[in-house]
Amino acid sequence: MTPGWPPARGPFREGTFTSPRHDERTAAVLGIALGVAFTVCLATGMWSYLVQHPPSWFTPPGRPAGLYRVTQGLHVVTGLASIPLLLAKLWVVLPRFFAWPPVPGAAAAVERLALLPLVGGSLFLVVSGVANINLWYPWSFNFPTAHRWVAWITIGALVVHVGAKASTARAVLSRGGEPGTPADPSVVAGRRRFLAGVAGASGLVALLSAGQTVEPLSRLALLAPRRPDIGPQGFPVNRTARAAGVEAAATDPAFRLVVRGRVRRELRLSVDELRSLPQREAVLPIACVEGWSASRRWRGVAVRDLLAAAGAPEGAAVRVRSLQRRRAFRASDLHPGEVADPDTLLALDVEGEPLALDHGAPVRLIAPNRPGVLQTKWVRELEVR
Ligand code: HEM
Ligand SMILES: Nc1nc2c(c(=O)[nH]1)N[C@H]1C(S)=C(S)[C@@H](COP(=O)(O)O)O[C@H]1N2
Ligand SMILES: [Mo]
Repeated sequence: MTPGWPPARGPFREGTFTSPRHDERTAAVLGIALGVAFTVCLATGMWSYLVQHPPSWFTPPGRPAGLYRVTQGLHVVTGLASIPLLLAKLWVVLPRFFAWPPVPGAAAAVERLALLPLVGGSLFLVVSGVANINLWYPWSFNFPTAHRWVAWITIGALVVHVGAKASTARAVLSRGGEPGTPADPSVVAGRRRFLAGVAGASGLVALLSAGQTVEPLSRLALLAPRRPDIGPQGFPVNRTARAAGVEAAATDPAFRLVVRGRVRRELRLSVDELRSLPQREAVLPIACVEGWSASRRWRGVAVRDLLAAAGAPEGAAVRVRSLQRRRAFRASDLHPGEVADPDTLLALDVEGEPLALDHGAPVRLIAPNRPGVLQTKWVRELEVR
C-alpha cells in the first residue's frame, strides 16, 4: 500500500466499488463473450476487406450469391451486440483501473500496458463503426483503413490479455467463484441475474438491428439506420443521382453504353438498343458494406452476352465505369469468373419496373456475391481488359 492511498475522500476512496459484481468470474464470462464477438468481427471484417481489395492470390467466389450479405450483416449485428458486453465488462473491471500500486511488477507492466490498446481500440471500433453505418463522418481519416488497423491492434492486445488472464479465468470458472471464497448462493444468483441481463441487452440489440438485412425482421429494425423495404422502389439508396452529379447525363436521350478495350468491334448502345437485346432475370441482393441488404428481382443484359457481341476474348476481365465523375464507387472490376457468370447483369429493370434514377438508371451493374460498393450505378462504359 502506498501511503495516502486509497484516499479518505473522493471517487477512489475505499468502499467505492462495493457491488459483488466486480468479481473475476463475471469478468471472465463477459471476456469470453467479447472475445468470441470480436473474433467474428475480425473474420467477417477481413473477409470484407479481401473481397473489396483482392490480392493476386485470391479470387472472390461468385457463389453463394448471398454470402457477402451474410458475412457483412453478421459483422455489423455482432459489432452492435458487443456494445452491451463491452460496457458491462468495463464496469465490472472498473476498480482494477484504480488498483494501487498500478504496476506491481514487470510482467504485470506488459499486461497492464496492453489494456490501453485493448480498451481504447475496442471503444474506437464500436464508435467508428456505429458512426459509419449512420453515415456520420466527423473525422478526416479514411474509415475502413483506420477501422481495419485498429482491429488488428485490438486483437493483438486481446491475445496478450487472454494469455495473461487464462489461468485466473480457468480457475474462477471451474470453481464457481473467486479462489478461496466459498460460493455464496446469493452472490451466485446475483451474478446469474446480472449476466442474464447483459445477455438480454445484447440479444435485444441484435434483434432490433438484424432487420436491416434479415428482411422478415425489417419492421423490428429500430436500431438499424436503414430498413431494407424503405426507399425508392421499396429499397434503400446509398448515394442519390443528385449527390453523384449524374442527373443530366443519366437522363440524356443521347446516352450510349460503350463497350470497348480488347474487343473486335466497339459497341455504342442506346437504352432502346439495350432493351432489344436478349434479357435475363436474376434475384440478387444488394449487400451494402454498412450491413443492410435487400434481395430483388433484376432484369437486363448479361455482361457476357454484351462481350460476346463485341467479340471480346474468352477469360477477359472488365472495368465498369459510371457516369459519375468524382468521388468513390464510380468504377469497379469484374474478374473473368464474374464476367462469365450469366447472372452478372447490366440491369435496366428491378421488380418489373424501369430502374429509378437513384438506383442507377438507365443501367446499373448487379452481380452475385459482391459488396454493394462494387454494384456500380449509372454505368457508361465496359472496358474489356
Ligand atoms: C459496432 C461495431 C462495429 C460496426 C458497426 C462495424 C462496422 C463496419 C463497417 C461498416 C465496415 C465496412 C467498411 C467499408 O468497407 O467501408 C467494417 C469493416 C471492418 N471491420 Fe468493423 N464494425 C464494428 C466492429 C468491429 C470490430 C469489433 C472489429 C474487429 C475486432 C472490426 C473489424 C473490421 C475490419 C477488419 C473491417 C475491414 C475494414 C476494411 O475493409 O478495410 N469491426 N466494419
Ligand atoms: N456510381 C456509383 N455506384 C454505386 C454507388 C455510388 O456511390 N456511385 N454506391 C454503391 C453502394 S455503396 C451501394 S450499397 C449500392 C446501393 O445501391 P442502391 O442505391 O440502388 O440501393 O450502390 C453502389 N453503386
Ligand atoms: Mo454500400
